[in-house]
Amino acid sequence: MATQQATKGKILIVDDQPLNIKILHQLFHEEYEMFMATSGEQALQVCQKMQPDLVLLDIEMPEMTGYEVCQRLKADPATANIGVIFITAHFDEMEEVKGFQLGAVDFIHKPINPIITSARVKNQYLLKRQSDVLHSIALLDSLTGVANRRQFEQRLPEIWRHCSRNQAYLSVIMLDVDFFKRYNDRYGHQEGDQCLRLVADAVKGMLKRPNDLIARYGGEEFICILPEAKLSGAMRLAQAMVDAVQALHLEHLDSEFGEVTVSAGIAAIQPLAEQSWESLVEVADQQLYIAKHNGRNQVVG
Ligand code: GH3
Ligand code: MG
Ligand code: MG
Ligand code: MG
Ligand code: MG
Repeated sequence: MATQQATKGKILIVDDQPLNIKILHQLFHEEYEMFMATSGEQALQVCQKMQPDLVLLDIEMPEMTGYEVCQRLKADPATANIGVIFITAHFDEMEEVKGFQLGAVDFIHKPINPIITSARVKNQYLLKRQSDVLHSIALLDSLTGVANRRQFEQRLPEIWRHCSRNQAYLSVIMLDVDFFKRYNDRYGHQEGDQCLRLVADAVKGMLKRPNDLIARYGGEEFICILPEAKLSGAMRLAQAMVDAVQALHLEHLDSEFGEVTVSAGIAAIQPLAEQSWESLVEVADQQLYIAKHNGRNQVVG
């Protein structure tokens, strides 16, 4: 049952007319996991929370049109990959072009033809799955499953701009496994890899906000981006991460702590759009260096 659910595609139907929702629901509910929304605002919330593969999106709705919903989905990295299919009662070339320019993948006309609609949705679902696979290859670290360096370098400038617009703080935590060369030397590379997976999971488990990001920065180094976090909050979080890794109690007989530990360096800033983000990472790296110098298994910020 659980595995079946995990492999089922997810579709969100958005329409201000419950009858239209009902028709589409009947068409797809056996094959897909279904979600419904009757307004644009609700649709955006469901997309954030449920991460559907596809949205079947009505254009004409009071308050927020389907175009605006599409635009907002595409503007947010957390929802940009969701496939948007417009469903419309009118045929208007320019309107349709506008929809594609906003990032929609298809248009379906009401009254819908059930067979054609099913086939088009199925095609788009298969494309979405392929694109998810490519994304995970391009953006995730294959060893630990956290974001890779490439994703980190994509996201930090985006988050930087977001925080500078909102005059918010931005913190980064740089973590490095202590005495990891000795760990590999004693326990072997395979065990070393497994250790990195467990450390990544433990650190990731401490992140609670949806926009926080952890990435593998290098061999045994991880970096966390914490939008809207000040130094004090980032320090507390980093200490919780350091504690969580030690709480794994992974034996490391060649470490002075007897178990696997990490050190952390933190930097916080209220970013300005014209500043470069590289300096923030540099500061975190310098603080990490001090943490190492001061004896490791600790946080410096
Ligand atoms: P420090 O406490 O100062 O950080 O010392 P260290 O030994 O952890 O640091 P150093 O940079 O000397 O060594 C890092 C080691 O991490 C060397 C390398 O073999 C290991 N390493 C890097 N990437 C991987 C990986 O993907 N898998 C495994 N098993 N080991 C890795
Ligand atoms: Mg409508
Ligand atoms: Mg290192
Ligand atoms: Mg090193
Ligand atoms: Mg190290």
